[in-house]
Amino acid sequence: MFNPSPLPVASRAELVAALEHADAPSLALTLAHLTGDPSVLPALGGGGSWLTTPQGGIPPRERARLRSLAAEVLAPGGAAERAGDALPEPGLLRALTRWALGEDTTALLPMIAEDLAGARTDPKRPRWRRQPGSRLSVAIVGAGMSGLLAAHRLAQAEVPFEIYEMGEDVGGTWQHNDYPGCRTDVPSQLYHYSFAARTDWPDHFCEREVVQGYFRDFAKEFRLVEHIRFRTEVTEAAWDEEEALWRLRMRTPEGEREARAAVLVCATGQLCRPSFPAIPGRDSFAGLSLHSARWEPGTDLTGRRVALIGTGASAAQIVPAIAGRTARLSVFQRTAPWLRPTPHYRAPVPEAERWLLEHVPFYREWQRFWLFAPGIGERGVLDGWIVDPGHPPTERAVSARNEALRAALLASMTAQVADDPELLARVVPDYPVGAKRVLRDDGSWLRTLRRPDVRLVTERISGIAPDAVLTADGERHEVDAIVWATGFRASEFMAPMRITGRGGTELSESWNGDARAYLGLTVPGFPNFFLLYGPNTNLAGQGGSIFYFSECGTTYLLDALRVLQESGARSAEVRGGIHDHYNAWVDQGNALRPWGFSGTTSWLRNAHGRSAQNWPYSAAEYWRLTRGFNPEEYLIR
Ligand code: N01
Repeated sequence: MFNPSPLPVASRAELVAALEHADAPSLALTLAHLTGDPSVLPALGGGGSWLTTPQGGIPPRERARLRSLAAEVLAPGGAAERAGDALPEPGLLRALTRWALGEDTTALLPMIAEDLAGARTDPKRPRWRRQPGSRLSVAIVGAGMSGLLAAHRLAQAEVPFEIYEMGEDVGGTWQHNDYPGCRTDVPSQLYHYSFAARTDWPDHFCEREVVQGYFRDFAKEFRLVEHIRFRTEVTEAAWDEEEALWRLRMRTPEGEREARAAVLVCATGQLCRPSFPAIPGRDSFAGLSLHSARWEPGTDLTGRRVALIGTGASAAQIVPAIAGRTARLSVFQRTAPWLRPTPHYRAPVPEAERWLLEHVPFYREWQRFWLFAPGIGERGVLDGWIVDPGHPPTERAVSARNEALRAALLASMTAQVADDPELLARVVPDYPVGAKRVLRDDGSWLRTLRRPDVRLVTERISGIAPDAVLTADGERHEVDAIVWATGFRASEFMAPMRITGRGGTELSESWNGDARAYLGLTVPGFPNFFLLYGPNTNLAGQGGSIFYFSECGTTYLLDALRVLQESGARSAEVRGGIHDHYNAWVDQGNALRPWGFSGTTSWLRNAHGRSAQNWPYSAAEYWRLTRGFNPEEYLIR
């Protein structure tokens, strides 16, 4: 099902027709690879702005040249046939990746080569196996993206494991986020496990059902389902020092259960529990009340007067999907979102492009790489996010590059509502680009806000009455239903689970609302305990995918288990100094990013004002830090 091998090119006519739909940078990289000649790469345009330049800014004339060359290279007897199945040799790989990233990639080559080879050889798989008599066993909490991945890697290493999942299905956040219009905002060509690619994504950014189906297929294909205990909520986990294992208590429909395992992996992520704002009178509302992350399937809003609270990523998907069905829709905005032009956001992948993905050797890999490229190094997304004290940073922009991004996004928004300056003034954010998640925009957000049956309310909400949302200007907005698109309790990692480590220390008490971990993975005082998608492992921009970070974390986890087994020790616990030093460095980075610098509200900062969510550096940096477990950083007992 995953990673189908490229099929032989069928006919020249088919090829020429399909090439019309090729993504120019991905095709250029493919051709340079297959011919071994980096000189076929055209100049990139658009000043390198990853955010706003489609097709890498390659002009139409150059695109036509690439298509003609492709027809030759991919013809029977052409260079593609001679290229074989190998990745480019290091010199060529350096030239290709340097072109895409705009920086020297010498130090990044192992990471890039590993990802490029992912779908063919899965180089990240564990190379060791559990030995007979080993005491290794693992309890995983959560059957979402990270939990399934950890389970698969453990199965490869023949380490016994069980997954405890409070829901009825796999997919984590995708299981619960079943609201109208739900789809990824990371391209599907990137939003998957590197070793389990698909060529047949129906859309560039797939709908929730497709993503959920991917996780179901994955769990089935790799026989993980039989290890999952559904409807099982872990309520407590306590480290038993004498036995050197974790004791778990859980709630199931059949009653309380207990389990034990040498290692505990919490893969509950950051976007698990819905957040409801503390608005006076919230519980008094007598109509239908729905949260985006706990949508009731089959809910019909047709003909109802609806208030939707929030203007984040979830709202941006729900609002266009329900407007027109509702009798009236009032959208309550506290802070406006920045919008990133993505004209193909809701578009299907044309049949012809799918044909290329299936038939052209390495096109799929290079497309994934091209989509990932802005997040890999220092010159992509990060370049626009770094606060430049010399600029000097303000709530408008934090650097000249960030100011340029602002100008580009502002121009795109202005073009959409140029004839309505009053609306424009209300939808343009008053904080730097990057301080909150930048939303994908195919025009539908602002178009929907302009509908006669939709109203954007920017007055502060002062309360909720049984039949209305009340605003500070004294207006009653009478409604039949409220949709809370108000996000997640992202700072409360793993809540309300009670996790007790060495000496009876309780994790959420010791964190006190300010979660920290070494590499987002391990915590002092909590031996044999690993988090996946833990503190400071969230991605800042749209230049990568959280799948990548989970893969890095899982590689580290498996390597830690290998070291434990080989050393004959019973536990590993990160040293406090290592943890503290690392977190100081992460905080330093986050303080110099828009989400750390800006005073705007967002889930990217906790109640202490610290960003416990985002990773402030490059994906390559996280890869470097997590590619191997260093026992010297741990108390190994
Ligand atoms: O939640 P959010 P989300 N009065 O926290 C507003 C991922 N995701 O569910 O900005 C009025 O971003 C709040 O206002 P403000 C993605 O990582 C991915 O939309 O704090 N408004 C904000 O507008 C995303 O970043 C996909 O001033 C109030 C909104 O509620 C993350 O999930 C799709 C308020 C909450 O926005 C969270 O996104 C969806 C109040 N009292 C989500 N309190 C994909 O496509 C809060 N708000 C993969």
